[in-house]
Amino acid sequence: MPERRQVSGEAALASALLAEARERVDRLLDAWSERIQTIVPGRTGEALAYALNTPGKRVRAALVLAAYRSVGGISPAIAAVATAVETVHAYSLVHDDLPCMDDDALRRGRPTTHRAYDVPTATRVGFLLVPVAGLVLSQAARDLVLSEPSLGRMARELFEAGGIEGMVGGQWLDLEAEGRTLDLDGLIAVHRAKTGALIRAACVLGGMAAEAPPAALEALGHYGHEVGLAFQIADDVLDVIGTSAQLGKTAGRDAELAKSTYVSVLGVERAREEAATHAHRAVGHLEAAGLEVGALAALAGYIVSRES
Ligand code: GRG
Repeated sequence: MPERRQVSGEAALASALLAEARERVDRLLDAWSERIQTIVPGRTGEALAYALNTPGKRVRAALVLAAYRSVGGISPAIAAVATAVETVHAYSLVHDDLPCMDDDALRRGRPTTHRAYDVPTATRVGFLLVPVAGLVLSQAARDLVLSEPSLGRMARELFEAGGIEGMVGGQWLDLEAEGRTLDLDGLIAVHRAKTGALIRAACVLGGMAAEAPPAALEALGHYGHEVGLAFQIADDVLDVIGTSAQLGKTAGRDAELAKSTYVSVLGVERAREEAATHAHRAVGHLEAAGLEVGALAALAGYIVSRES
């Protein structure tokens, strides 16, 4: 049946792209981890490498690669931009797990950085990873032979998404909302900022690295805006239906922290439907702009059907 073939074809495409992102970005993260330990020696350097060099799914990296190619980018050096985004993401995970935030012991199937080291070290590691991301991004721009103004625009995109109007602001709202019931609009605002902003930036950065025209960047931004929300809705669902072994982090933590989530507001089934709606809308933005949708559509499908 054509429809099923398309679904399994998309799944295979997403899986190949994620495998490629993991392979190429993990290699670069390895190299950066070694380099950082020559700049930051001792236990803090070791902890930095521990946090940076952990095996994630590399969804944000795959989005950078797919967005870049969707607007005609062809250089393998795009993996360096993907590495910069994963570095900001790695910082956010270290701080998210701290006792003053979500207070978690397990991440990516290993003890969280503050459990493997200690809280002051993990706190420093998180902060240090922000300038490391800057270094990684500027090296990426050199590898891609981008101009200084292009690097400036990309740095602004990445660090605004990671900042007070994006990820940090969203985390702040999320922490403030613990134990309170958010309505759907409040929840969407938290999810879009805490998780969606960096995912949106990954898509826009892929386009910027290919020096795509403004209309294409706008479409990639709209796509990222929708898949970013879909990603966090799927995360809410997995927190309820997944196991810690499957997720590599403590399952059921949202309920323990009395967080409002899509599942607490809508239930599992409606949350899944909402995620699928946003993923569908995401692809619509690319189609409307006449961009190549194949790989990005496959990743949108993966984002809402993933099991970890
Ligand atoms: C100073 C208030 C303040 C905040 C600091 C900690 C922080 C910044 C932001 C938290 C952002 C965050 C961790 C959002 C959750 C995003 C999320 C769903 C992470 C899990 O992503 P996956 O599933 O993980 O892609 P892997 O391990 O596969 O990379």
